[in-house]
Amino acid sequence: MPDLTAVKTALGAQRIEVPSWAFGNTGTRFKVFAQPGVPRTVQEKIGDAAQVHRYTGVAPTVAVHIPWDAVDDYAALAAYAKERGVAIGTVNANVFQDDDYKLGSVANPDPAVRAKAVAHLVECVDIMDATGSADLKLWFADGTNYPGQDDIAARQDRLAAALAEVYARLAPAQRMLLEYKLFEPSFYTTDVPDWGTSLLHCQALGPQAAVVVDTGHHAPGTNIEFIVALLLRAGRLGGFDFNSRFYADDDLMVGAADPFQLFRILHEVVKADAIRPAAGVAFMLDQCHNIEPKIPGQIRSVLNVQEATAKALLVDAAALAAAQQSGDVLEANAVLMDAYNTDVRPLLAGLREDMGLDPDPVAAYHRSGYGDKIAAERIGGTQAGWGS
Ligand code: LRH
Ligand code: MN
Repeated sequence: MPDLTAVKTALGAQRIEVPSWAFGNTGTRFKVFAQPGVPRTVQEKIGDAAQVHRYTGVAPTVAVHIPWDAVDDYAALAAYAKERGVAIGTVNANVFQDDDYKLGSVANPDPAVRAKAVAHLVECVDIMDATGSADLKLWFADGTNYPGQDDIAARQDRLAAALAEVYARLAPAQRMLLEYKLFEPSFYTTDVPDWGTSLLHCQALGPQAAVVVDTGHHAPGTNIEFIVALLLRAGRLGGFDFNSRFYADDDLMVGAADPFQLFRILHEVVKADAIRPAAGVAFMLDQCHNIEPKIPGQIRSVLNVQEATAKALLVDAAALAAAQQSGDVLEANAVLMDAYNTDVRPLLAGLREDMGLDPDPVAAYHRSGYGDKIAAERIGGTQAGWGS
């Protein structure tokens, strides 16, 4: 059986990054339901993100999205975050909301549009220099809607050229994380639709490029942990955008739709000894709390990742290997299910007490009255959202 002290140490060292945009209003093409107390500024988003770290102890960084979180002084923004016990994390570029990008950004047939997109991506690296962020995360909505609309290979050439230009701008300690997505908003081809396409571009660029696995970006039935195992084996798993889905890119709370899948994914990460931050796998949440309160939703999401990680750390690796070696199919499956069926909540509650935190972060947050305070204070102004 795994050593519980080692398991708690690993859980205490895990770091989960929250996305600034989870605190803004989000929805679907049908409706965005505004909520009381939603931030109007990036500073208020950071204040809300700091609440997640305050009660979980494992979420000390906030991913930003440019221009949703654009400010005049990024060094000052980093200082603002520091004063609240967090730091600016991954910088997400946005080349999917400008009218010029209708036919694509870096893969657009028009070289002027491509140049505009590359300029934005490079600007995001400048921002990383100011905030001290290590990772530039790139997701491209680029693609086509009809066969014949554009040349698939030519778009890959344009994409590769743009990525190489941005890659050359990275400082030695900085990384480019390339996220893939099967479809939406493009509905015939997407220029980075799957892990293989992202990996090919990353390998062509160099060692500072790695793949991001957004758990909502696959075709139904995709074995995501297989992809994770492959990327870990290739040393190119840069990180996760955690969320969950029943159908498409639903961006629901991680682990809500399929906690067993999340466990299987983290089992592969644990086996590769890649839970520890030094392994270079960024654990990020990428979610939208369309109808539920956003800060408790983020806290719950961090707990869901912790619980799945704890179960994965409790897998009896020796017993599993023995059963696998001897071809004892049922025993091998049973060893894994024993860990998955273990109630790890007492273990995590104990860890929080060891960290000087309340064993029940969601309840502690509600008792703080922070939610009521911001609902009362944040009157007027324009609530944050995706602005699309
Ligand atoms: C695209 C995506 C990407 C982000 C956006 C907020 O669907 O997953 O990671 O830029 O959501
Ligand atoms: Mn994502």
